[in-house]
Amino acid sequence: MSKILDDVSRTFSEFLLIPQLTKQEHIPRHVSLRSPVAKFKEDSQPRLSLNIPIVSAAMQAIACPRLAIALAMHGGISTIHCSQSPQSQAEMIRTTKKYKAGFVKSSANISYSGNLGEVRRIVAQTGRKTVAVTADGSSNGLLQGLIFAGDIWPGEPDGKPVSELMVSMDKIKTATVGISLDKAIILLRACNQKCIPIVYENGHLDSLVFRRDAFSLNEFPLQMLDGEGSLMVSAAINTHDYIERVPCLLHEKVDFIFFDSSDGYSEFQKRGFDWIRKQYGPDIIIGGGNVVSAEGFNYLVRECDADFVKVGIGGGSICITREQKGIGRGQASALIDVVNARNKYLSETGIYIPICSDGGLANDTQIIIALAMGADFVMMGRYFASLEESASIKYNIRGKTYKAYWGEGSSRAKHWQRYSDSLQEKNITQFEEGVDAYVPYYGWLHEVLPITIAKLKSTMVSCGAITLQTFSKEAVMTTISQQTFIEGGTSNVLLKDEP
Ligand code: MZP
Repeated sequence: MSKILDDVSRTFSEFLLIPQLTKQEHIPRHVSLRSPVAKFKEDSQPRLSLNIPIVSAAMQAIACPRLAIALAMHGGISTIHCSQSPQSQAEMIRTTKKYKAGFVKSSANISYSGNLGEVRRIVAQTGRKTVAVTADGSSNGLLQGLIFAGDIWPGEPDGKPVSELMVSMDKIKTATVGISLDKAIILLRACNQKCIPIVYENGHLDSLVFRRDAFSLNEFPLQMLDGEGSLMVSAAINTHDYIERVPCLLHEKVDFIFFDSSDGYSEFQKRGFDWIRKQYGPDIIIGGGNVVSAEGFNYLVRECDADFVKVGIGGGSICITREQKGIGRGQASALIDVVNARNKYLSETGIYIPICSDGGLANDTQIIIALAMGADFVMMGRYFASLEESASIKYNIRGKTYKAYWGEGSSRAKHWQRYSDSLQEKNITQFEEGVDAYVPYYGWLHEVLPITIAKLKSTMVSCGAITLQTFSKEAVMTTISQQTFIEGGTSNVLLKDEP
């Protein structure tokens, strides 16, 4: 006879946190949101920690270097989807890593043989006020001088040659490629130039560091930087082509990888783990998932050697897996079961396995509840799909702005490998597990994410915690009745504006 679990499948909206004593030192300014990504021994430091416990989902509608850069600058990490060739996924990693905050590729360039008329046209087209003069007019050509548009007198004739307009190299201090941003800024201050060109040994231009960017760096104290000062980024892999894909990703120095599967409690995943560990050893950070039970967790950790485990089946905003296949579990129940298994494993072995709660977070409150329940970080799709930086395009529908958002199991996503394990076929499934949809447009990441973070910190303070570890350890929660849920919103008032 089949086994029926005693508990009901619960979701995050069924829980509330009970405030605990807030001490004087518990203020949002003191809150640290650092959270581990890879397993570590209890008495040592995690190999990799996020500065905020948030990662974006590995989905075609979301993942792109623009979002990866924005999120890493704010302390999280983006994951790049594997519903594309290993080469184009690697290219996205490369573009993200190549971006160095403060090091700007010159987009306004002219050759030494040009004239003022051309300079004026370039300035008008690019909006840049600094034009690099290079031997061939390219952004990486041999640097011969700089033209500052603000220094050109009105009324100068268009035919005036570049050679008479530019500040030549003997009057410009440069720095060599490889210099850290801190050092470049010190140099910039010392020589009091508007910008400092970063050049290769052979004099070719790499990038420019501007004064204004030096100031804006203070805005991103939580940036996720690797050992070489590049932004961090992660990548999804699947159980079909890891032999070809993983080397491409590691070549670009991806910071961690994970199996992206709707159901990760499988021998396909174990085969993948075994191969990667055999080829690359224990240092590569590999996540496994998705699972929704203690058994799934134990399999991925004890049999497969996963560094972290992703939890969630069927809860995603675009997901119809539960409806189509009858598998899944309420996200809160799944997380509680897996967190208990993680804590048991910790007490047996002294090894802490981070847990990622993936999908189904409908609002900021649910992110907070997931972290209070013991998730170390959350993965979100819909949240990021609504932002300017996500990969999909904007639509105007009846006067309101939306962005396209579709599931990786929808026909629009072409049924890539995430959903084909059970059929053991590549790229072919016979039914959809996701829908093609729109989400309201919410603006830029830097406008939206700080509000989420502010709410999280405020709740932690109310619960007497200034680290995520104490937050989840000390959290006291209650399940709520339908009536309490209704009362959670406004009651008996006529709202002036829509919230
Ligand atoms: P959400 O944040 O939009 O609610 O959920 C995002 C998560 O849903 C992804 O990280 C992934 O685990 C899952 N997902 C992606 N595509 C589908 C689908 O087509 C899906 N069913 O469930």
